[in-house]
Amino acid sequence: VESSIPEHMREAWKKFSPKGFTTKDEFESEAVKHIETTLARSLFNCDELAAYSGTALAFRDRLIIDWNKTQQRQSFADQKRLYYLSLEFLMGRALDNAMLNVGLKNVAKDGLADLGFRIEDIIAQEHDAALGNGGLGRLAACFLDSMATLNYAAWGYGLRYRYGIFKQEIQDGYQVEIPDYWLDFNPWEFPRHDVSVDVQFYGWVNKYTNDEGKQIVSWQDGEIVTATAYDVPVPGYGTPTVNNLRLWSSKASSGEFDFAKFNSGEYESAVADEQRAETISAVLYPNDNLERGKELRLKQQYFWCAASLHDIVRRFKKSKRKWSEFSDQVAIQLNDTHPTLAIVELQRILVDMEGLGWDEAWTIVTSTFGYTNHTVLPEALEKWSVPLIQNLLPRHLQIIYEINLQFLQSVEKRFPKDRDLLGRVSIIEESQPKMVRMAYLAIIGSHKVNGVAELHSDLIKTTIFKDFVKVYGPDKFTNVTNGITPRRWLHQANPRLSELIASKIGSYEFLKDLTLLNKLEPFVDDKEFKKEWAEIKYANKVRLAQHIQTTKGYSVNPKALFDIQVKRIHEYKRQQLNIFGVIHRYMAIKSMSPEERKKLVPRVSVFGGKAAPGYWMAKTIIHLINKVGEVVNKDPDVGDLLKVVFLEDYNVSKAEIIVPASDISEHISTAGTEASGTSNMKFVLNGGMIIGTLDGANIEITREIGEQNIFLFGNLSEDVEDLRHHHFYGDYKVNPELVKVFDCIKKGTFGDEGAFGALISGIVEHGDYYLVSDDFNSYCQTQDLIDEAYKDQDAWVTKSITSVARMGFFTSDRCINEYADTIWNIEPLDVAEEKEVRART
Ligand code: GPU
Repeated sequence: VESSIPEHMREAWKKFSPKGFTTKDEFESEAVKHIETTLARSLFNCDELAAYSGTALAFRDRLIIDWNKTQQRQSFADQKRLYYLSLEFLMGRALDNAMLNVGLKNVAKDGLADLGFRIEDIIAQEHDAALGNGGLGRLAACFLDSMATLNYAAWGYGLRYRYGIFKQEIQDGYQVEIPDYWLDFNPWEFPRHDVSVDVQFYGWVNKYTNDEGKQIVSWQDGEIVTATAYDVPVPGYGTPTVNNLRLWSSKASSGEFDFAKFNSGEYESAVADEQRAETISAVLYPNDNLERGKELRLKQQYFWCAASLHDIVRRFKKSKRKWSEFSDQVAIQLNDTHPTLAIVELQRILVDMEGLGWDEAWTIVTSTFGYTNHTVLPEALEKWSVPLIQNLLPRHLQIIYEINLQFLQSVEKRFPKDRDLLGRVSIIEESQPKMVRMAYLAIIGSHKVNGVAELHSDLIKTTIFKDFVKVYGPDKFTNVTNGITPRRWLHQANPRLSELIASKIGSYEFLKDLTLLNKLEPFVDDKEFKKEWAEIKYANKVRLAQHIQTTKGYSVNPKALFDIQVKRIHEYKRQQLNIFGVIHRYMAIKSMSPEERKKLVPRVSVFGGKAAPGYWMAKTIIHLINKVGEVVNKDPDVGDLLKVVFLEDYNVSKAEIIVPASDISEHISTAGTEASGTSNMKFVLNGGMIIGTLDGANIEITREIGEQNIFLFGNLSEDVEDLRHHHFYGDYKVNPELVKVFDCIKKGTFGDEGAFGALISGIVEHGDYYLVSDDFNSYCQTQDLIDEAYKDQDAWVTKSITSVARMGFFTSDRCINEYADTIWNIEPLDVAEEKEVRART
């Protein structure tokens, strides 16, 4: 390509193409230029927001240079690429991350100081990119970070929601949702108006035989919506690789926006058409681990899958390769079942549009896709009603039926006597109305299916997908235990700890090879080191205490034990168990003599997390936590011994303050319900201890860090079924200590007792599905053990250091390498040459 451009032109481009700043002065010059020209501000009206914007634009310019080169390099290398399809990318803030990744945070810090600003204040101006609900979306963000850092040619594909996850306020103890309009100023995205795809909905299918006797299928007369690409650069750490996250935005197609209507005075209906199209990418669905079957959600899914697939196919076709080479060039990973329609869409493209035979196409499809399952909770498994799909995507429904027919025929051949099996594995559930089981379609259309922690991957094989193990054999199913990026969750969130670790093990290499943390173990008895370690934890607690002071208006004692549970509010995650434990503690304090109280370890119980707006029980839990806080925090008998804090609007940037400040964090889901959990990894990596059940990744964390370094409690996953059965059919009694807690609530101690009735009756009368009562004793006893252990600060710090030293396994780098080797079959790009060029200039 390059040789087609005349020499003198190439020279001119080379001479003037920007190199990017490296020194403080260059940074200042770039930032001031942006503030004065791009933003049209001056020294006299440059507030912190303008300073943020100028800084962000300066760093953005730097990223773009590497980003363009990366994309050229990847196109030129012509290797296989990975496409990560996710409806959620919970990226958080980008500036701090960009500064650290290009290694110029100190340069920016000094430059901003020259201009009269503190870098922390500037970083805090940025609005979180909150295009996700919780763990699933944040995992996708950690994966992008690792894929760039490890130099994989990998793209993310998602939706550009105008509204991310809502902002949470607490009013009178209740959650109130505020819309999160975040696109006012977003320097991190690039509209690509030249990259668009027309996506079709509704219409009907026309099948006919053409003049050459060939069967033609055409899907016609539908409604067209245009997908426009917005690209977000994803920088790797300490590497020239900057990958691409492509987010699609919907608008009425220019053909569709009806000028005739417009001109003939039907202004309103023309505008309504346009708005209907824009609605598709307007808002993120705020549900976590729940699917509600809304038509707009299905539209979002197809819109995003179709746009992404056409983009991928277009790129492949430029290479002029044979279709049979498609899966040598393309791997697509499905983040849960939300993108399952991509399977159907690729089959449609190959058969209807490219004219391949069914079997040839299906071989390509199934060797391209991998599917990751993130839950076994039945209410989260996606099902779409057949009539809904029939209306919205008539051709896709036909293809789904054909896939199902062929699959069932192959099953029948292999298991001729098992009629029930056919019904059980059918993609179509024979209910009223019939439903399409998306997970089954995802399994059938993929070559690998994985769970996200060992226990979870075992559970999907023995429960929800058991029949598919019978059909395909066990090798189609595998495990890739989740991980987190140590760049954001250690280096960025806890710079002092990162620096201390680097000083001990000799470099920051551990940020790229987290197993190097094991070099810390020899220092567990180093007095000076332990002192610094403890001081850093304390400083992080002081910082959180300040955050509590400014946001809540009261003070907490940073010397107290900080006990933290932050995550989406969900019954299976059992924040109710935690708050009942807090009430139990409160009652105990109230009944003690002043002497007894003196022996107690003061504790601050911190909660944070959003409830889905329609999840009434989760909102009740939030309400109870806030009401308990109101009473406990002003009770003079209690004082510093117990504080209960509900932090509003938990999100990624707040997590970066909260996670480094914990002594204990809670990962207390009913065994078998939390697929993995990833905040458990974040907390331990920051030197916190865990109280947890034998669930999700807690089990593997225990194996790595040692049983003596974690506080486990509660029933095992294998006993859950029997316990639930017993609740309904046995002589079941609620734990008496828990009954006392309920009595305390019912007395009105925390205000209107009626408000919490359902929470109590769910346990007392309706079978206690999440086994709160069964685990209550064990939970409270373990909390007492924690108090005892905390009194021996020296031993506590030893546990803390030992745990961090053994956390190497839980980096998302390890995780991405496993996906690359065992599922995607891709290799990193060699960037040594690029690094050398850069070092020379
Ligand atoms: N997860 Br399904 C979500 O955050 N949202 C969902 O809708 C579904 C799963 C989480 C799991 O609950 C959590 O255990 C896991 O660590 C995370 O996905 C990433 O795999």
